[in-house]
Amino acid sequence: MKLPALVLPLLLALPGFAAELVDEARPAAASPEERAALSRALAVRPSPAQLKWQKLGVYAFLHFGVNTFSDREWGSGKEDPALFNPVDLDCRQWVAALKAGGCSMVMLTVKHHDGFCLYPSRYTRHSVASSPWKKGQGDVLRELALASKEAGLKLGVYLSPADLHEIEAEGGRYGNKSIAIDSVIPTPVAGRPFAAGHREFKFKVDDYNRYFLNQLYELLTEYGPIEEVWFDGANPHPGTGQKYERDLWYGMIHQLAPEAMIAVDGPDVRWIGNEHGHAREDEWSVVPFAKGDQTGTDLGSRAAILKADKLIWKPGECDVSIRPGWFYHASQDTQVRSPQNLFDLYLASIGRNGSFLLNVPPDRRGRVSDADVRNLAGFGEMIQYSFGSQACGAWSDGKPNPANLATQAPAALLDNATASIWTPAGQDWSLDFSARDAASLFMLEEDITQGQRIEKFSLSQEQNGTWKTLATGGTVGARRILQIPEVAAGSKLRLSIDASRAQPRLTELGLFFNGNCLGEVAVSRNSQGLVSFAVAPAGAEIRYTLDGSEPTAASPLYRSPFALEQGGLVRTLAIAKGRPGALGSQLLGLPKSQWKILSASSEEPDSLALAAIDGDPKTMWHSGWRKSKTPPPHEVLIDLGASLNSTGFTYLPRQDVRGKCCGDYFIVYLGDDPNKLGPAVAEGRFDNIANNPIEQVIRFKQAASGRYLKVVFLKTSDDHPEFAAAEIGLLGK
Ligand code: FUL
Repeated sequence: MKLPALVLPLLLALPGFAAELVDEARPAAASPEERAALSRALAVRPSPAQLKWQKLGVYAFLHFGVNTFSDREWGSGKEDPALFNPVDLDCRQWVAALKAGGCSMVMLTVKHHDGFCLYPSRYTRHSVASSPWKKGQGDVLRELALASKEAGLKLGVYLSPADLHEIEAEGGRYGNKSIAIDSVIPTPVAGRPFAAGHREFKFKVDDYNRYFLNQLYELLTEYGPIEEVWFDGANPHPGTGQKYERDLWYGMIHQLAPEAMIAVDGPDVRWIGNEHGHAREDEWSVVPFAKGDQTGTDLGSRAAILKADKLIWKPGECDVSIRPGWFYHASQDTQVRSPQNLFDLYLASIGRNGSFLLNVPPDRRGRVSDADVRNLAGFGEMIQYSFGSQACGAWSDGKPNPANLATQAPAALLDNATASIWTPAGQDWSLDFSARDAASLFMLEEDITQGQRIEKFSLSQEQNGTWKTLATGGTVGARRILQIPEVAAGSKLRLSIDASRAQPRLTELGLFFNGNCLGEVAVSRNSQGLVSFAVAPAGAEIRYTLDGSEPTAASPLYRSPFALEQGGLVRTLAIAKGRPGALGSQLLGLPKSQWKILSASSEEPDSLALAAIDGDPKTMWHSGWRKSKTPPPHEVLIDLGASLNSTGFTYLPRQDVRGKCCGDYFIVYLGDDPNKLGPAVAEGRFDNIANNPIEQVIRFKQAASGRYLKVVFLKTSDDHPEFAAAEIGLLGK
């Protein structure tokens, strides 16, 4: 549309419009190219569905399926549906636990990579319909849909594109090289009609895409509104040549559920790039368009957008599990994230312009287990306590600072309404205010309906007539929360916006207090094998247990480093001023101070195999790669110094880059003759190791003993020849 010359000056006088010309960008755009890039970035806005999604707060994943019963993270696709038999499944209990944790939506793995479906799909027998649960008459998604509707929670579905059952089963449709034929979705199935007058779609697709579209159709039309569809990118069995008709999937979703967000490789939500639940320090929702995962450290800065051909609005979603694994494993019952730990993740996700997708896996009974229920409730209370009441008081001296009198009253920032905004008038991009109560958290929210603008800001406090910086931040976006040094009631504070792509527009500002800043106790072990504890801030007392029980104020007090010959589970609790901090737990292996490397298949001179037994997760053994890349198998033979009894083995992949050079399939030998170690004590595959490269704990079927340990890594997770190990260990208890 071409605007008449007279109208233009009028429009330029309006704040939102003028800003789009980036005339006010600070620092001023350096070159015409940068100026053009900023203008393009500023024009990118969220869709109404994205704006709605951005307000979800914490929401949940539920990983549940055959893996729950086989104790695996990734199934094989060959599981017998008879395995699935939760004896006490109660979706109301799931929803109540999640609600107490503040979750507003729940997303079920209706089909994980193994292919088993938690609802009785018309298009496969590999589902709850073939299981003993409710004599094949059950439908987990139906029960969850009812329970979440009752409780006012939204519903989402995780439908894995990768499907091992459809590879393994006779007549499997995944990668079967079938040709695309004209297909009607939903494809009619005798005896299982759809509602009268239902919509139909016509596509030309191969067997697997037809199956997938039919499943999507069932999910989107028969369970009430679906608010998010999650298409996981992982594939345990790549290389079949199966193509995904993503455009057709997305097109059908847009028709059937226009409000549903399509996550991971979809158009609406971007995977944050790790499975640990944190966003980048500075997270942009305006990012270059890309196919596949965007895992770089800088996606949206001026430098990053300058090079991009096309920019889109795609906010980051931070997914993480409340336990080390995504599925329930009884062995991880003591490793449930504490309320404090979940609170820290809240700050690292929602507090950095991301979302917080928290996985809570139901157990074999079909219930959320006790520790998870309790910690979710504790987390919910912590959020309420911390963000329940605003500590921001009157603007300095009870009136707005005339130097930065806003186009709208600064009170707009405290009304909890995103529609009212504050934007500075003129050149002064700062705002003075005071703390009514003590505060330790500072929050800002931008008016993202007009794009994401702020690049740098700081908070200062007036001390004896001068301003002292308390905290600085980069991006703001939907919400930014900074932990700040505690300020007392009455403190005079100043927000300064130091860099922005155009005139800033804020919707909310907050000062809050989170009473307990005690972190989790850090457990370490020195080269002599002595175990020590530390906590920040220092000065708190640390209580601990070694028998697996939960520590309390009455548990033994930690005084100095101690030996732990057999290793085992160490559980800790810090207490300061009578207030307990987070419960922590760490599984320690056998001390390695006497261990020696006898041989390694290959090693780089600066990354010797020795680094895998030095107890330092920052150093690593790396297979040869500079001169020539040594292919797998990669193996190491270790002299333990004495014959040791062991119940299991551990492997920590390299920690400096995510998911690179991970061993995948492994064999472990333990014996007294290094030349004849006898049968393997463990062999298998580390499921999902590249996406979630945490310490892998493999328990032996029965305890074993020996002086020599040999570990063979047959393959790496990405089929790359290079391999690395930050640590290799043995478990005593
Ligand atoms: C990963 C999957 O492979 C895991 O099993 C889990 O579902 C996680 C959320 O995504 O990529």
